[in-house]
Amino acid sequence: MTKYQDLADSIIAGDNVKSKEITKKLVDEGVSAVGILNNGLMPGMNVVGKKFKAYEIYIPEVLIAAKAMHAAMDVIKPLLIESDAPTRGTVVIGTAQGDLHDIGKNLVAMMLEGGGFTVIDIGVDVPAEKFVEEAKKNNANIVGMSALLTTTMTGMKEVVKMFRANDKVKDVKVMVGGAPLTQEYADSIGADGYAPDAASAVDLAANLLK
Ligand code: B1M
Repeated sequence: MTKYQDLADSIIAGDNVKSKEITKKLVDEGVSAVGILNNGLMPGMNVVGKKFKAYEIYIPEVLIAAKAMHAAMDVIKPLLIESDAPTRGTVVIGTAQGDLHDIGKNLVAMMLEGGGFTVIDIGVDVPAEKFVEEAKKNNANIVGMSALLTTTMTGMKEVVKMFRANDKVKDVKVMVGGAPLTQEYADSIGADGYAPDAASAVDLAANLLK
């Protein structure tokens, strides 16, 4: 469908004015936030990833594409987070230490909020101690970690260990996600759960607290 293609193209071109404008138009036409995400924004970002991998574009272009993605996400955020339900629990979420990728983590945070959770987003490049500290401070039921690099996902093991070794947070459930992760990897580091995408992250969080 061309309207989605136009949106994907605006992400690939890194045109944050256009990505915002097209997203607004789609919302006005009644297209759902998840539809916009799955059919326009994500396919656009996937092309960016492929071009980056093939050395057809470089970091500056990827950053500009990320800015266009964030501009569009700002438009759909209110739709993703609207929820009247009382809180289902508190999730502290952040990106692993050394990792600056935040688009996926932000989406997961928005969908969790929309799914009725209270979400405390502690940002990117989060050291292990900070995950523990923030979980304690906010009385979290779940801590969520995102990693996009094979080099940073390995640090998640340390975080899980720190949670298990501390009586005050040892019962906090740890969930992980991000493109290079798998269920097997999550199991191998002792995480309580893994979700491949933002929608399944909401189901996972609900199941972890049953
Ligand atoms: Co980077 N980058 N990047 N990058 N970047 C990747 C990840 C890469 C796969 C590109 C490639 O080579 N094809 C590659 C990693 C290779 C590897 O580790 N094997 C890579 C690299 C190498 C790098 C640098 C090292 C490049 C360099 O400097 N030479 C560098 C590292 C910087 C750092 O972090 N220290 C770097 C930098 C950057 C930018 C800053 C330019 C930018 C990030 C901007 C930002 O996030 N604000 C960037 C981007 C944008 C990408 C790609 C193109 C897109 C990532 C993205 O946002 N995807 C990416 C290629 C790709 O993935 N196709 C790439 C869209 C997003 C919605 O998906 O994050 O997967 P994703 O999230 C999904 C799921 O994974 C899941 O739900 C989300 C929604 O469905 N999910 C969770 C995510 N977190 C979850 C947590 C959960 C549950 C589910 O529970 C808690």
